[in-house]
Amino acid sequence: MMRWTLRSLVFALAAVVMGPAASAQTPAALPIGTTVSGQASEAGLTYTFAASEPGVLTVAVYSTDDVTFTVADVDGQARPNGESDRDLFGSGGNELLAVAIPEPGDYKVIVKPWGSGTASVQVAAGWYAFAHFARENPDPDRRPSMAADLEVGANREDALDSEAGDEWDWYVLTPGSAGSLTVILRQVNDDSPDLALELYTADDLTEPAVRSDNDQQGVATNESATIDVRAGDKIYVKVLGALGSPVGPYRIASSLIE
Ligand SMILES: [Ca+2]
Ligand SMILES: [Ca+2]
Ligand SMILES: [Ca+2]
Repeated sequence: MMRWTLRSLVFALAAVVMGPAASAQTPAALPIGTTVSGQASEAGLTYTFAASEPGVLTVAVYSTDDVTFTVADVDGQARPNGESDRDLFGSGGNELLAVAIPEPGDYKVIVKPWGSGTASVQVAAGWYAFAHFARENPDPDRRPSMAADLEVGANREDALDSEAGDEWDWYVLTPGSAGSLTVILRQVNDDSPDLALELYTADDLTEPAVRSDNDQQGVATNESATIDVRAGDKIYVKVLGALGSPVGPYRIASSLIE
């Protein structure tokens, strides 16, 4: 039998008061056809949207502070042309995008202050189905959650073919010991495209921890990026075109200096 002491009553009341605050951590649904207020921090104010069919998603954001936003897939990866920092009407707080959603699925809109701090924002969105923009995406490694395992020290050849929907490749490496992990890209032949290389940690798949587009040795494909790791960390690697529309082969390798 439960006895209501003052102490247990205080805890019970605290649970009631804190309950809604704790559930406020869950991202809200994107406001379709209406405007809502929110507070965006550096971690990002996230809204979710479930597309049941292909279509077009428009999002408008207003703030008195400079803000940006991203229309992303369920892993937080920006859709092509899905990043807004347009500063409409000469004000850093006015942002607007219309983004093609080619396949059904769960999407996110992530609003952030430009730089640091927080920003009070107003957010509105619109949606219409548009079957003509439907695209099957056959790319098996198009998202971090679909990343191909790459063994540390292994060396393999792969390719991008943006014309066939293969815009980028995701890999995941899990170093067995702590150290400094270096991932490199190298040209295979004259058909190898200009690439960029991004490394992400598992806790932020939106912003790369390290990015390389340095065209090492004067070769546009050749890139190198290094990150400090602990044993068992998952490091996500994105290989993408430096200029968009990449087509052609490349080689990827990695090494761990303990
Ligand atoms: Ca802005
Ligand atoms: Ca791919
Ligand atoms: Ca490059």
